[in-house]
Amino acid sequence: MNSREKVLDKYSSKIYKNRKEHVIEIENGEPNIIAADTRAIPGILTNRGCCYAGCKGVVLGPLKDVVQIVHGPIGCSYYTWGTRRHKSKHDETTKNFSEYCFSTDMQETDIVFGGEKKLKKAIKEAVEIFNPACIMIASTCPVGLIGDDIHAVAAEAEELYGIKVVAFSCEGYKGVSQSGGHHIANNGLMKNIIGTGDADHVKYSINLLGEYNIGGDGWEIGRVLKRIGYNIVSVMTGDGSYAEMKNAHIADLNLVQCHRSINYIAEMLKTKYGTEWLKVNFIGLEGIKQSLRDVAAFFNDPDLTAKTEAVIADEEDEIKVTMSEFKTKLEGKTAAVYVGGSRTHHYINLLKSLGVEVVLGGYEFAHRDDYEGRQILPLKMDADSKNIESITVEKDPAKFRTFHTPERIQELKDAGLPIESYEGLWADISPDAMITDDFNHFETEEFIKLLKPDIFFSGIKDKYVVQRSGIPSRQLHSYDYSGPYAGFKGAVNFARDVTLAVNTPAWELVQAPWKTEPTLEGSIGGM
Ligand code: CFM
Ligand code: HCA
Repeated sequence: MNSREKVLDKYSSKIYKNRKEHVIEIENGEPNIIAADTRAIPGILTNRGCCYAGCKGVVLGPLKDVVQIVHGPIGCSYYTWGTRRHKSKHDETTKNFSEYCFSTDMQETDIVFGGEKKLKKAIKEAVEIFNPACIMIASTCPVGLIGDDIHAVAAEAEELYGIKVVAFSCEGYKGVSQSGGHHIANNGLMKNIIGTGDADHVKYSINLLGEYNIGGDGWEIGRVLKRIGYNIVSVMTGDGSYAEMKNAHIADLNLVQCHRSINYIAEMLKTKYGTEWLKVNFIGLEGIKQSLRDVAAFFNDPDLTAKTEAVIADEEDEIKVTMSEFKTKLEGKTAAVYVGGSRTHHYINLLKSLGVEVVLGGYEFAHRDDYEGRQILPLKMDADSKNIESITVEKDPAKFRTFHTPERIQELKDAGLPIESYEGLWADISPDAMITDDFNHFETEEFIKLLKPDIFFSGIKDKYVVQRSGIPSRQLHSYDYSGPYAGFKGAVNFARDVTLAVNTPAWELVQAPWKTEPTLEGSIGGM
């Protein structure tokens, strides 16, 4: 029995039937089919979050000059305010409300008699105290169940106070994970905010999409892009603002870091304004260098290309020795990487460059294209290769897994392959890694026992379970209060943190107290 069968074998036949589609062992170079973005099994300890977390917590949350009122109970409000590590700073012109948690704090009486009045009062209070240019309202589960019309309240407030007020019906139960919430947030931002500004076009202008400034990542990426000479119009949404996002439509190019959470805006900007988008990865040296070169190739300006190469050489030079020192301490180690919908893929090249192999991994809520990649491929070409008709492969399941050889891809690129192509996890994962989609605690613990990775990258929900089993853990959602991990300098921070974790055997030496003595005090009645 291989390790996949050993773990799945413990399930009842019904659960086995479901999970066997989500757990796959990569087999030498073969493109793999995986079931993804489907409903989690009720009762299973899935690591997923909800629609509201994806909308309010992830995409809207970092917009610093927006008063974001959560219409719902205080627990949901607090969760999306205090847990994610998107950093932000105020400046002379932009207000920053990130330190405040705005909530209608719904109670039983609001559920029975309706919460609209309370929401109107909250908006009034926010306007009087903070005088924001924009308010966003996000609803949690009970709001959808009782039918409060948050969109009508938003429209009325917009009229009354003369400011932008946008409502998001992102009740937690909608869809199967955070992913549905990303989509709702993307639609709302595109419909109501992007394109409403009147700034003038500037040369070499870009938007950075799907970069949320976790641990300061966006600041480090911005530093390098500005050094080369790009003008960043807006960042969606790390340290982002309503003020900047209004003008996102004037940028020449959109760079997409997290494809999962924001591909919808990239595609809508392409449809509405014709702005091209490019998938980038600013995590790991290979990723950064390739991304910077791709952006330079898009602008096709000899000065910019030369500056790009000069900045790459300089930044790389600065970190080369330190990186190779860390590599000597990490070479040959194995890792498990489980994150939400895109980071698992983003970190592979960085880990590889440090000699660490990913043997186990997966996502909470990724879609099939995050695993398998997506290419907009020319269907047919004229004899002179100029006139290309293209299709989105994702929309044609029969052709979805048509992968081309690197030579063929180069040929297509040379012939003007449309820019939107996206490589998924399969492009870089080790040939015999174990991958689980919508990972749960039972399987994760079982695979850890079987595959014994040297380090485990995931989030807070499983960090301590893993450490108790003797394996060091680093959080890839929050960086455990460290960071940035993106960019050249971020790679050094990551290498340092991983080296310290892997080479500190503390977790193997600690004996959990309940292994040697009972933790319950007292006695159970009658015994
Ligand atoms: Fe994109 Fe993200 Fe991720 Fe994501 Fe997230 Fe996050 Fe993540 Mo946590 S937007 S999909 S919904 S890269 S919050 S910054 S770390 S699960 S892998
Ligand atoms: C979310 C946010 C989260 C949670 C992280 C974790 C984040 O999904 O609601 O489980 O450690 O990055 O903050 O993904």
